[in-house]
Amino acid sequence: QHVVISGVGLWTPEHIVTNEELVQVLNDYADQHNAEYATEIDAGQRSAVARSDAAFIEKASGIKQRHVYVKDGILDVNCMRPRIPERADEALSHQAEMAVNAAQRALAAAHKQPTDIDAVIVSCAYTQRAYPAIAIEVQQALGITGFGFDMLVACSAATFAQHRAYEMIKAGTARAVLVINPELTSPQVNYRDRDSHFIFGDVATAVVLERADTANAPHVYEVLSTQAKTQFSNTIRSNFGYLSRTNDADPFAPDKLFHQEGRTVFKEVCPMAAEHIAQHLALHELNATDVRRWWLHQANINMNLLIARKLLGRDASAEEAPIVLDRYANCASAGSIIAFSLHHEDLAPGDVGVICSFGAGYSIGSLVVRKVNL
Ligand code: CO8
Repeated sequence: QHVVISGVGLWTPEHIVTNEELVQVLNDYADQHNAEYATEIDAGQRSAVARSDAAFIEKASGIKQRHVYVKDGILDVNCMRPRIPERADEALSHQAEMAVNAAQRALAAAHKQPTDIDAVIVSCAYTQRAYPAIAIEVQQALGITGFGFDMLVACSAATFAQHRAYEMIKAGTARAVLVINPELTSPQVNYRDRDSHFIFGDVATAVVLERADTANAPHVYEVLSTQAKTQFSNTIRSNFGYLSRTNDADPFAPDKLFHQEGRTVFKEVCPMAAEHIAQHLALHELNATDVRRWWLHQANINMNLLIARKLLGRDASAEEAPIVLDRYANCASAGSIIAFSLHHEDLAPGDVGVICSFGAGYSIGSLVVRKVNL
């Protein structure tokens, strides 16, 4: 049974935060903090808060702005986090709403009805609660029978969930699977830390995977195979979790938010990702030069340039390896799917592409796909 990706959906939150806006609030905070604690800072008893710089951010990362689900609060120096109100249990939850928005677009692109779908996987870097699963809430909101579950694999949540969908369809467990990535990252960003305050954005993506013989959409990609690799690393970490309450942990403490050793991540992940992709392509007797499009994880433009250079022996053009970071920033696992969503329709039947995520865990997940001639 051949398995295809037959539709992709992208939901972009309307609010935009520019680098300049983020730098302004961080610098206001730094000035305020450093003036208040000047004596202690001068005595070496406390560290000064470092100021940020918009030109550094764009050069170091390729990011110019990010979309956020809620902008209110982020740019308030007395808050510096999105103010996201609690909703009643009866109301659609925030992440389910994001997921439904992307899912509806993916279903329309795949020319599918909710009744055609047998399983829903919601997979992302964080879910807003442990249970009931966001996927089951989405399933109900869309009127899908069958089953749903949530998965967390940080940056590789989207690709790893697509892998599970591929296997379920191969095994006959489901005819078609909706894989959704409601990446609500902004609540976990430390907007007071210049090393990481600029990195993330919010978005939701979704794809429909189904049996090749039921696909009837205009842009269909056969999944030739999937490959995954994980290797434990503490260089990208968040310690916030349900145990935080049991040890009275401060939810504002830097280690309870996203933090990383960006330089080390860069150095360790780039070679791993390039090697992984080369090995995956070799399973199909393909070379990097046979690949028409690279839909790579979007964490840092320099990372993607380096990985493409390692694979191709030259720079990849923007057409070969599209970058969406400038507009979206790092949207955790959704990055490669945003790139796929915005840059897949122009491929010709027979063209080969690679979807690949890499990041926290470490985790790497890839799919080699080929456009189908329907
Ligand atoms: N403004 C001014 N200066 C700065 C700033 C700033 N904003 N930030 C850092 N600097 C300074 C540093 O302090 C340093 O100064 P010094 O030399 O005096 O120590 C200098 O600039 C250089 O800093 P770096 O070496 O850190 O700069 P880099 O060129 O390495 O760029 C990056 C930093 C952009 C973070 C880069 O290292 C990077 O992108 N690395 C890869 C990171 C990566 O891929 N991470 C994976 C992210 S995880 C993920 O994708 C999903 C996780 C789950 C989701 C979480 C949601 C919240």
